[in-house]
Amino acid sequence: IDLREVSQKSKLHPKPEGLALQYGTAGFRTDAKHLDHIMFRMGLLATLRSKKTKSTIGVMVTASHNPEEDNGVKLIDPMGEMVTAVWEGYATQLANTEQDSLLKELKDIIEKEDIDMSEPASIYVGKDTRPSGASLSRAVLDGVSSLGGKTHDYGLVTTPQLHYMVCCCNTHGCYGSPTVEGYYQKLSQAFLQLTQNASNRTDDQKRLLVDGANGIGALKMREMEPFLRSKLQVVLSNDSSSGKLNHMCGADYVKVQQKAPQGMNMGVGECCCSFDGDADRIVYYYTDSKGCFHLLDGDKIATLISTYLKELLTQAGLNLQIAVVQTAYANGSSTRYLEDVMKVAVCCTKTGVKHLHHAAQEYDIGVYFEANGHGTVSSLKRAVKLLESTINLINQTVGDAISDMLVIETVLAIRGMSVQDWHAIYTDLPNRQLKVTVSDRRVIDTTDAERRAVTPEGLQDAIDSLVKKYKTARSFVRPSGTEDVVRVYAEADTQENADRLAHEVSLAVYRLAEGVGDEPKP
Ligand code: G16
Repeated sequence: IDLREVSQKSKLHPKPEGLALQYGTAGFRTDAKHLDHIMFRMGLLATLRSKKTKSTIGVMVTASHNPEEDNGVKLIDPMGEMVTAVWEGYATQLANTEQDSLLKELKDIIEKEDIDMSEPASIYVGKDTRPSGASLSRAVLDGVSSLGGKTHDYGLVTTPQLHYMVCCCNTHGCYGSPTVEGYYQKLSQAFLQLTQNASNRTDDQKRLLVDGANGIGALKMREMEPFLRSKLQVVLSNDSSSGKLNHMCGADYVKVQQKAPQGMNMGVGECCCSFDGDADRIVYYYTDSKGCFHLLDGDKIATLISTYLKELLTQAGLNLQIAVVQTAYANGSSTRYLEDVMKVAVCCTKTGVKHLHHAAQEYDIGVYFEANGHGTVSSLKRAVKLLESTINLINQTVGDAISDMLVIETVLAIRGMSVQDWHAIYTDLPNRQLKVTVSDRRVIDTTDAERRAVTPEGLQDAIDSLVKKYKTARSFVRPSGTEDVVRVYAEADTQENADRLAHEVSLAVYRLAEGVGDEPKP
């Protein structure tokens, strides 16, 4: 195998000695300054993956919900899915190997996977709007070309758009045409067809306030607007013309802070939604006449969509199995509602849509959403005509804010529901999420879909006895896979109790897992 060009070009993308990074929840993610060598190497790995699968592979340069200074990379497998666990392992190895053993590491992977290096390789590349994206995506292209792979650089696209392109290419157009225009056309046509029979919506009901998180989602929403022919009137804020990416806005901010983003002019009762930095998450919300803020998160979205699909199945007389996949963050009320009232199967997986996606594929129809608004519907295995347009509206490869938004608007229109009707389906248990910084977050190991901590010793016992003090309470901790923090989640009968429990659990983490800096304050 001739790796001379890799050897030469890798010198232009040297690895800082000693730096070690893990392929986390959704790829590598850290301060953009540390990522040049990672991008080059992920270009190499994507090329190997492409040769191995004889398919096009995607490389998306994004750090999604993280601050603007961070960046990262997500690898996309042939059917638009996340790369497999084994290849995540190769990614970590390749990322962390020192400069002088890079070729050896590459050869190891080639040998282990028995890759025919004479196969052609094709890589689709995209990036979000972070300033560091331009040079980092050039590093990816460099990696691909040094192994003789071909690239198509889509430039600025949302993460789900790149997943869509990869799937279109590998299904030879069956999934759609692999262009941004093809994406808009596929989704908008399905939306227009489905909503044409919906009960007459007033102009007010067609209005949707969209917070673009000052990111790529805002740019792409603006491009898509004409395709929707005023059937949805999008009022865009945080449109990336002035504000900072994800700063005081975006889906993660709204979900975690449980408040409206800055820069959005919300009227009483108006339907609003927020995307995240690469538009693969969405949450909805409104404020009532008393100024109270109401959030409709991923759990509410899963309930809305699965109720609608279940009705369609009943109408069509189809006996298909439908299930909802959640994570530990799912609000207890949503799980109870889905199981007891809706009578759908619910299963729980670890955080990260890659885990939910695979669990969802076990069912005829799998609706999966993380509470943070990341999700979609997958495995529409035995799709029938009645469901056809709904299917076209859904980006089945990955969570997609724009496609999810259109599905939600469709279901609300068809069922004649307002955002308030939707919100009233069940009442969320008050909850709180906090972050604790510790000296090494890997000391926390979890089990049972991250709902219980195995280490450090005594932590789970401490959590259990704290939870016992409150009614309908639940709490868990887990190391983040995208930020250098331990995440704490708590829910209880009142907001005061949820806040108190979250604080007490944070203190337990701080004390038992070597907290850094000041003790968490209430
Ligand atoms: C990524 C993943 C999500 C996950 C989130 C937070 O989102 O795609 O599935 O929920 O990270 O992960 P963690 O709690 O491990 O930091 P995104 O939108 O940032 O790519």
